[in-house]
Amino acid sequence: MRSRFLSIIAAGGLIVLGGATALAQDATPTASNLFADLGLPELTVTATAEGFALSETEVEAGRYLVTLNNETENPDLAAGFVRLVDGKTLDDLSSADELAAGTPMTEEGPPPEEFAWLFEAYIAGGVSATAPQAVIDLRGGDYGVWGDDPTSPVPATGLTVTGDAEAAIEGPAPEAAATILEEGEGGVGFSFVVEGELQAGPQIVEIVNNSDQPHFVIAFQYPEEITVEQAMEFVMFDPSSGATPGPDALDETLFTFPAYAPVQSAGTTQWNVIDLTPGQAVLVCFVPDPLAGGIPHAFEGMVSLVPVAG
Ligand SMILES: [Cu+2]
Repeated sequence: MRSRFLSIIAAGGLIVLGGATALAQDATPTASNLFADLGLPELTVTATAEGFALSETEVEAGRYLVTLNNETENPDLAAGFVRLVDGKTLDDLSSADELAAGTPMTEEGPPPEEFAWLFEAYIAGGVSATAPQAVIDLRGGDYGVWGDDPTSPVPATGLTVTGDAEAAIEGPAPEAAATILEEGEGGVGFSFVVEGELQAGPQIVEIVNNSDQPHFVIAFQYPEEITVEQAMEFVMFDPSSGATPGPDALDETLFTFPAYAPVQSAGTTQWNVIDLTPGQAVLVCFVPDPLAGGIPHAFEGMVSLVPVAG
């Protein structure tokens, strides 16, 4: 099973858990720092052809303003913060070591069991080429900053966070234009619920994972008004099925992918600056649900068409 959307996205690389940003548009928001007034400690992730470099390698647990300095040509780059669990190392957060050893990569990628641990790990979210600033909560532990996909060829980089591993992080909460709630339960279904209204231009969105599995958020936009049925057809359509797209099918070449918020685990909140144009946005998540045969969350309801105020 493979939707047209998934095929388009996967054309830029393997997609297993995240990293589904292969068609993110080139424009990077150049908004001034919308988080400046919060006085949060800062972390900078610099991405180069060699991988990620962090401004600090050890920090205290807390709420951080993270900024991506993308020195690669990759418009789809993402950098997320995953806390390692016992027995897992940075090598488990990318395919860099396998690629270096000459292991051939298949389109399907490694078996899902290899990534099951990520569904139980603390994943704080992060930044991307299209959404290069975010506020995230780092609890104590050893983290890997990864390419938001366990099959990414980009090696993960370590970050030690000292302090309590379990305590919820306290700190000033950024004022968001809208809140995206991630709802639902594995094996039953997931959805996005948007509170407030998305705006045109750079804005802070709060993303709250109220469910029991990790999620990411891709926002895509179409230049004309569309219906939720058209959005669903576009996301679900499987070109390999031999089926003919319906008469109202959308033109895939007209889509833009203005924002990507990296994977975050259940119970977490991240605040991301995203930059939209007026009209509508479609929010989608393609994390696979292991309790539903590995189908993407989008196929379980995690597709939402929302207005973007002009
Ligand atoms: Cu999801």
